[in-house]
Amino acid sequence: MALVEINFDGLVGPSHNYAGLSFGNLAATANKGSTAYPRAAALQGIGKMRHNLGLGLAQGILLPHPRPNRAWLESLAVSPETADETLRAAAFSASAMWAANAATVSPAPDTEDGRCHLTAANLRTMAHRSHEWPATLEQLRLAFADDAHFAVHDPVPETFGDEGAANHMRLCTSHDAPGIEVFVYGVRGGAFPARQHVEASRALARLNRLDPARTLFVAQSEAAIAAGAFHNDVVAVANERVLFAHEQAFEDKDGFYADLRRLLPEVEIVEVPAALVSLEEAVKSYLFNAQLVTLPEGGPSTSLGRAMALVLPGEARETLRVWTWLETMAAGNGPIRRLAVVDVRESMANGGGPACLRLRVVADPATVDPRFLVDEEKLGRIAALVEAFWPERIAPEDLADSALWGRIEAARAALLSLLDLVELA
Ligand code: SUG
Repeated sequence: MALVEINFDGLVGPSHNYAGLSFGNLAATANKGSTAYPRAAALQGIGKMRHNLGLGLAQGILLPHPRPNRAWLESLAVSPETADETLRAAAFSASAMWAANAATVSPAPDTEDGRCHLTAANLRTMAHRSHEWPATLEQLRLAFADDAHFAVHDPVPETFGDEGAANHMRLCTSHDAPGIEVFVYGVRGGAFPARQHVEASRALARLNRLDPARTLFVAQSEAAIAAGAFHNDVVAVANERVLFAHEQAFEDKDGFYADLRRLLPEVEIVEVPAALVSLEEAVKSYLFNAQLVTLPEGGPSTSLGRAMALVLPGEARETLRVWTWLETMAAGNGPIRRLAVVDVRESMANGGGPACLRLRVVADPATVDPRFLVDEEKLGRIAALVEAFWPERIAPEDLADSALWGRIEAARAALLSLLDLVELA
């Protein structure tokens, strides 16, 4: 069985808009009230998936959720017609696009029963995200229905906040080898909400049946959360033996690095010094919210193995000090040798970079429901459907227009039918 890393990208939904719903997420707050371009946003996301395919990587897709979420509004005894502006905006949110928050994934080599475990995230800290999990779970249960290879769990109870893989890193010598799983949590009480609670992280490690001796719980630094790193993946990313992180990402970085070196002597830590790139510049440019990927066989290599690429948002190239640092790093002897830039500007304006848009699952693609896997040809068909059905633009006040609701619902229905996934209707 060939275990590979598959990136499941959340397709940007037809209701994509800027409602400023995420306190502590500086981009989302700053762009509140702007006009959004759902069609362009979805095409940018598809462009990123195509880019991944071009690098020789396996690619999957997760679908937009039903919006407006009428069932959720009903549970609050309102409807799209009677909801106030805030509830209505929450019911229309396209935030399921950020698939890194869908679940925490522990691949088969790490788990006690040798299956890949996925626990859906409750996302309870933000109202507009708290109602995502039922539709996420429904998709995960379909995509990973093969229970000889996968176990899909309900979220941890909402007593404790869990934001999924955005606060989880896995380090290993290669994707198919046993890994060290790192859960990064926030300490509550700062100016912005700490969205990942340690109690949830510990429960995830138990649910996903990890070996406690190979599992680490690490506090995110207060400074990082205060600077707008509402998820760890805004200041750190890991892939195989490499950890790429900002110097101020973790509260006790020395303790964390020492544990990591003890558990995985091959680890390579690429740290960006605060003196060269401040936390503010990191949050603005999202250089850590890159997809750090291993280039396929036959590509460049280093003394320790195959070289890696960073798939970065355009904003990283536009931030001079960040780009200078990255170019110097890629020209050196480290493991990261290639910089690739993708345009995900519409998602970025809501605080979601290339890494937010994908959920990584290490698995044999043959064990995944093929309706959730994509190739060039299928992406071409999805792009044509987006062109035909996704609204060109949405301003926040448009959410009150019932004609728009109908368009959004029709767009998703057309997608489900294209992908033969009408059971998700
Ligand atoms: O949860 N933005 C998302 C961005 C999530 C990014 N994901 C990762 N870092 N993995 C959030 O804050 C903005 C929605 C709005 O304001 O309309 C939003 O939900």
